[in-house]
Amino acid sequence: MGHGGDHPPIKNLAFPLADDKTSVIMTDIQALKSELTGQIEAANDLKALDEVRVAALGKKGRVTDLMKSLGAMDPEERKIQGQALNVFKDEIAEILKTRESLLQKKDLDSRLSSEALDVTLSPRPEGKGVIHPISRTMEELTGIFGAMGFSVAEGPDIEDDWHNFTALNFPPGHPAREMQDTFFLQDNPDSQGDRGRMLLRTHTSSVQIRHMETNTPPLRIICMGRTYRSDHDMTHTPMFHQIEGLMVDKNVHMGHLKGCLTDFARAFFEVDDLPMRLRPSFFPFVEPGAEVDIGYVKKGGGIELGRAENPADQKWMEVLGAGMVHPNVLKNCDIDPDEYQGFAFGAGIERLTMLKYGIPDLRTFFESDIRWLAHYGFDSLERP
Ligand code: FA5
Repeated sequence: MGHGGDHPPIKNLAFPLADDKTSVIMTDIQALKSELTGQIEAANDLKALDEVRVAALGKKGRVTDLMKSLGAMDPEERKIQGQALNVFKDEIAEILKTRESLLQKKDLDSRLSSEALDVTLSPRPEGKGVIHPISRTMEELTGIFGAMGFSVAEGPDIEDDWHNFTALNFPPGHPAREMQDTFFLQDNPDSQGDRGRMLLRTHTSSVQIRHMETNTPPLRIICMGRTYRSDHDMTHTPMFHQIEGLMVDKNVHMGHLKGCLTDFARAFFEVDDLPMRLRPSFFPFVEPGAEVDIGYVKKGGGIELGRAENPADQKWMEVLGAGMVHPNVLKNCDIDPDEYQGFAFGAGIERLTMLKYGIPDLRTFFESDIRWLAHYGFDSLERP
């Protein structure tokens, strides 16, 4: 028994004192109580309070020490002292608990005031995000073609040769494959021939095939997404985005194709009388095939989309590739070309976006320059 051994016995105790030894313990209790109470009151946070608790009630704590001293007493004395010590121990535990809940409340109050969040404040303009022009164009394309009854289909970026080329009437070794400089990947050992030759899709036309393989006409879809070619210069990037359109039904012809694309271009570029022309061109998966141009005029050092007052001033720029789906492509997807016809079209989404919003350089789309995005981006709450 180490503490306060020579204190004089104290008076007014709530329990009887049996002899001198008893009074020594009682003295210890009183002294210890005021000491511990002082320490508990002085503990200003939960960590400090826990240290006081361990020093008092822990395995080697001072109250525990006093309890251990009971073992050396005779039974009569132990009974009285044990009772007194238990009362004391409970008292200390109670004082600790009261202090603990006070400190917990203090802790919570200070966190509530320091971490306060005013949910009624309006958003701060400097931290506001914007919609990337490519995303914005895709939303617009979905809206325009959605209104014409087209739904959105998807396909994988990692494609096989069959869907990207062969089924689209680019036979193996055909020179038309050279038109699209391709990133090849490792072959897939689980598939044979061109179905196991893996690549990054060079165009979204592969999704036409996937859709026709798994659906039966009538079909009306668009597909948008990333496409990849081993190209890199002023007007070509290795990754870019395309939109593809496909309609398959009975009695579909070039007139439907031109009408659909004219309506699209007028809605997208917001020019009511925008002229359009189709020029013959070659894509293996369409017959006949066409490059699609829209009209513009030169104005004040720049250009303006629209019809020229004088036909001699009419200029043209290419925006799309299109045509009637080649019978071989329909056959490759188990669709009878004598019963069904279709048209298809495809365009670069960056190119459409640059034209609509006057963005001069393709490469800036992918530079992740926050100033560029702040300038060309769109408010996330504004509807296309
Ligand atoms: C095709 O990819 C055809 N699949 C389009 C098509 C679909 C024709 C359906 C007929 C029927 P082309 O290779 O021309 O066509 O590419 C279409 C557009 O993608 C181009 O006009 C251009 O805007 C864009 N493009 C092509 N390569 C790049 C590139 N490296 N970087 C940015 N845009 C590109």
